[in-house]
Amino acid sequence: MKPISDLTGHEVAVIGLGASGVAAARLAAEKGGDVYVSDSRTDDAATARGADLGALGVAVELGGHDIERIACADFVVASPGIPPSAPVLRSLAERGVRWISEPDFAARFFRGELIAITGTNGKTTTTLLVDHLLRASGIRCAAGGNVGGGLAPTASDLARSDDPPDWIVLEMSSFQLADVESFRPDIGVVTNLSPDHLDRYDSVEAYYADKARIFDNADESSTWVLPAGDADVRALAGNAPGRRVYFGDGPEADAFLDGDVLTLRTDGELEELLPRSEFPLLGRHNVVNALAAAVTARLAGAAVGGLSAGLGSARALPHRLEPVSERDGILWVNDSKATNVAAARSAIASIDRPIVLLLGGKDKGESFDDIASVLVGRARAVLVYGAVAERAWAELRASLADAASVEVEWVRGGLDEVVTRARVIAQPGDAVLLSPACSSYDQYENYEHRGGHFTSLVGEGA
Ligand code: UMA
Repeated sequence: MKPISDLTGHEVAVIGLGASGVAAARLAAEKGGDVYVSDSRTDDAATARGADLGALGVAVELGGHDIERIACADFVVASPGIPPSAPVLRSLAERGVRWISEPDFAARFFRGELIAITGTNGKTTTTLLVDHLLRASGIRCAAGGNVGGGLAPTASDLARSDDPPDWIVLEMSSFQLADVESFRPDIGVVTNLSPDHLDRYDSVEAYYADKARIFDNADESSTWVLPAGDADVRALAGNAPGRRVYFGDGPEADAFLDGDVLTLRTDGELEELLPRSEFPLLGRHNVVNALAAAVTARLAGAAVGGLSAGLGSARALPHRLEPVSERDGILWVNDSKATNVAAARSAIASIDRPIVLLLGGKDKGESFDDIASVLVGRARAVLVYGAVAERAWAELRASLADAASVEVEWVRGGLDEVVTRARVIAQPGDAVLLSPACSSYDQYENYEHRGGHFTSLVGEGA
C-alpha cells in the first residue's frame, strides 16, 4: 500500500485519550486532518491531555463519545484498551461503522520496511533486541508500538518522524491486531503462544484469532519468523503466503543453539554468533528471544559481526527478570511484567537458586497448575497476595499437597507486607522473585507502577 502523506479534507475520530489516542490524534492533526477525540474519563490527566490536543486544533470531548460524529468520520481509530463490548464500540458496530487500531492507522504513513512482532510473551524484549541488533549493524531503524512503559514511542509517534528510518520494528498486541485492515509487515514475527487475557476474551481461541490477524494481508513477498516445531503457531499461520523462517529447537530451525553457541543457518551456511555464556540476559526464554531477534535482524540485512556485538551488549529491560539488588546473599528480582502464568513459569524455570515467589494481583482466570508443577524442586515458598490470593492459595495448596517442601502462604495486604514476609523467609543463596502471573490492576495503575513499588521496597533495606 502506498503511504498516505496528507489528510486535508478528511475527518478523523479517535476514541480514547490514552497514549495511543493522544499519539494518533497528533499524527492526524499534523497531517492536516479534521480531528475529534473523545474519552469517557474526565479526570485531571485526561483534561490536561485534552488541553494539549486542543492547542493543536483538535476537537476534544471528555465524559463521553458523540456516536453520530464518530460515525461520519473517514477514519475511526480506537484505543486498544477499549474492548469490543464497550458501549461506544457496540453502538458503532450496530451502525456498521468500522474502526481501525492505532498502529494500523500509523502504518499508513510509514515509509521504509516494517517488522511486526507479536506473541504472548517476549514481544517487547524481541522488539527492542531487533532494534539493538540492527543498530549494531549500522542500519537506520526505530522501534515502538505496544512496548509502553516509556521504553519506546507509539506507532503514531514513529510515523511523525521528519527523518524516516529504513526499518520500523513494531510490537503488536492482540488488542491492536484485532482491528487491523491494511496492516502488512514485510517481516512478521510470532514469538510464542499461550493462554492470556482471558479477562477480555471468552476463549483462548478468540485470543489466538486476534493474533492470527498479523497474517491478514500476507503476500508472496512476506517473511514469517516462527518458533520451530510449535503446532499452535503453525496452525495460526495456516496457509498464509510468504516465506517461513524458524528459530528454536529442531531440524527445521534457522536460528538455534549449536552446542552452547547461538547460531544461524543462512543460505545453508552456519554463522556462529555468540556463546550462550556471553549473552547477558537471564533465562532460557531470553536465549530463544535472542534467536528470534537475531534471525529477524539478519533477514533485514544485519551483518554477523553486528549481531555478535549486539547480542553481547544486550541489557535486561526494566520489570523483566531484572536483578534489582543482592544483599546478605539474597537476590531480589523484579519480573512485574510477568502478567500471565506462562511468563511466570518461564521466569521460575530460569532462576538457578531456591526461590521465594511473590504471586498476586488481579485475577485473570488462568489456572495456576502449570506454576505448581514448575515450583517443585525449585521454590522454598510462594507468597500469594492481592485480589487473586484466595483462589491462588487454594489452587496452589491443592496442587502442591504432595510437595510439603514448598510452603504456600496467603499474605493479607499489599507488596509492603509481602516483601516484609519474604525478608523473614528467604535464606542466603535464595532469590526472591516478583513474577506475579497476574495483572496489577487490583492495586496499581500498571505493571511498571507495581515493579517500581517493589524496587523501592527492596531498595529500602532488603
Ligand atoms: N475509554 C473510553 N471509553 C471507553 C473505554 C475506555 O474513552 O468506553 C478510554 C479510557 O478512559 C482510556 C482509553 O480509552 O483513556 C484507553 O486507553 P488504553 O487502555 O488503550 O491505553 P493507552 O494508554 O492508549 O495504551 C495502549 C496500550 N494499552 C493497552 O493495550 C491496554 C499500551 O500497552 C501501549 O503501550 C500503548 O497503547 C501504545 O501503543 C500496554 C499493555 O499493557 C503496555 N498492553 C497489553 C500487553 O502488552 O499485554 C496489551
